[in-house]
Amino acid sequence: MTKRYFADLDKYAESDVVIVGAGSAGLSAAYVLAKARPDLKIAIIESNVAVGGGCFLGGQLFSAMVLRKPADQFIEDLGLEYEDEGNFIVVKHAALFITTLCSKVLALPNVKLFNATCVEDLITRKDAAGSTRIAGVVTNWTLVSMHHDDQSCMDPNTINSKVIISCTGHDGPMGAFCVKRLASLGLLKRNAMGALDMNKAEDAIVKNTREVFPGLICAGMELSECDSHNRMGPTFGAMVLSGVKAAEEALKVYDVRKKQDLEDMC
Ligand code: AHZ
Repeated sequence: MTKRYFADLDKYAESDVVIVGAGSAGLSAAYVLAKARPDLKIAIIESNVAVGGGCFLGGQLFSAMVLRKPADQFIEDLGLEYEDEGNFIVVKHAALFITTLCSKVLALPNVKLFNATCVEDLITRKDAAGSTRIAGVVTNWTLVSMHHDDQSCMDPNTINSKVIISCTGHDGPMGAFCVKRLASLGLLKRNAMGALDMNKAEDAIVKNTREVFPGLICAGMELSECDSHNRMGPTFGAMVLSGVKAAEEALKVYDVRKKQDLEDMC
């Protein structure tokens, strides 16, 4: 166990893409990205022991999962059955969705999940033109991160990456991490999540999934803490489709960055 774990830490210390947060948006992004580009090394950092984020329960304490169309195509691709409810579909259990998605992601050879590990800072770097970009993440075991207030000098670990996709959910004890950190550095203006309006939020989150700061793409409900999008409520279509769009954006950013890094080296 230790040999494999530390070999993975070493291998993924230089990653192509880091995905922060293994909820519905983060795992959807990982699935699309890792399948499309088997040549990329993708690290997923999840602060919890278990993956899934707010997805496991479906909504409130009810176990089924509602997704607005056109997320039905993604569900079909996963091979899951669903009930058609007009503009929405219902998967029998949210837990079935997230465990199926997770098992497909983790079976891909170019993905490594570091769970019980949280991102506690970002790495910034200046390129040859003097512009700042996010160039990686600073990590620690979550239990260590939780004790920075009562223990001293617990140094973290680092992962360099060409692109980071942040999917840490809306604000909470751990949520919206990268947006909040960029705001505290004065690199991004934070606008808190708006009140609940499901249909508005579904469209806005998918449409605005983007690179919010050079090197950092924001997806899922974390984006609402950056753009002030409305709260979603328990419907997950936009989380899946925001993840898909984040993967597509990441590929564009990755190719540009790779070219830029090569030019900077010359
Ligand atoms: O544990 C968190 C969760 O699994 C993880 N996470 C948060 N901060 C982290 C950090 N380092 C590593 N600093 C971290 N991991 O990120 C995951 C976020 O998953 P989520 O389900 O909360 O977010 P999502 O955007 O994938 O899905 C949001 C689901 C919601 S909330 C909501 C509402 O409140 O209205 N509606 C929907 C659909």
